[in-house]
Amino acid sequence: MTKSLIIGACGQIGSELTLELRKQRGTESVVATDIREGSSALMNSGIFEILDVMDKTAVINCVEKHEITEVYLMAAMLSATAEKYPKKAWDLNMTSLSHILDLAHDGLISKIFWPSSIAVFGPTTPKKNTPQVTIMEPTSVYGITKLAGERWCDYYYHNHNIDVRSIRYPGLISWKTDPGGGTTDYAVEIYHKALTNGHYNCFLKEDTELPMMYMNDAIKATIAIMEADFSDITVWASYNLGGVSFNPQEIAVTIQKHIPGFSIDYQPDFRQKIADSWPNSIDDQVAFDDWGWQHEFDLDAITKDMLLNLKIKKG
Ligand code: AKB
Repeated sequence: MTKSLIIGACGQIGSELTLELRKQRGTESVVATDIREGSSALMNSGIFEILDVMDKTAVINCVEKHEITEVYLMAAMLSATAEKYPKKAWDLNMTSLSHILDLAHDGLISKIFWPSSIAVFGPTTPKKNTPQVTIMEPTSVYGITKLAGERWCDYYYHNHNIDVRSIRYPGLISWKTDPGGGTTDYAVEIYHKALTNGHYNCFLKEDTELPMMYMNDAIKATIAIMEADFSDITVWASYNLGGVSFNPQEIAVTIQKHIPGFSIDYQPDFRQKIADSWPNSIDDQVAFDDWGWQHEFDLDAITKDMLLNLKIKKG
């Protein structure tokens, strides 16, 4: 039986992934862990343990105690925070991956999911429809950790036959759990502020186009790649994943269809430089060819669903 360990289960992706895997595979088959407690919905939905991924012995003990067969390593420091704490970001993002790859190498687990990001690309990468294989010269600390991580995943597959699967997530939009410390977080904050203040001060310029994805699609992709036949996987670094591409002005226009008085100002800060180094859109044909990936939510559908659910959540 597959028994999954989610590390970073209280984060933006981890929380929804935990709940969806429990729904699909049964509560007992998913052990949720994080360095801190999360929402009551998550904590009450099955086994939850406090676990620091930097403590390798604790991770091994947890894996052995629960007879874990696969690990989803969702703990990471994102782009904006990583620029403030470069050494810490390198340490957390690389050491955590190294611990989990070692577990597989030592035969304790048989499969790993590790998230990469569009941050692996840089200013010299083609910006439009960025191909799967292209120039990768990231200039953000976070991007450097993700590119190094991809090379480690590829290395462990080719040299030790480790089944480690990965996706380059675009910016993720969700209403259940807030993101934290990312450059694409504006695309979540804007919905909250639209509902509470009718106004948003955006930290990116109006025409900053970035690849984005609704969380429903991101969770679907994560489960799909992990369930794909081993023989269908041809990329052992990380798969490009496209979603929708838009800029802050375009998202504001879709919000105004639902909240006509909504207004937006632009006050770019240090995150603008990070965003400017990333692609505008992503070519994910290889993920489609290998494991049938296709996104569902476009910008209008995202805005409708976000506003509806946030309204209910905020009461
Ligand atoms: C971030 O903005 O840092 C993340 C990402 C694109 O990986 N959302």
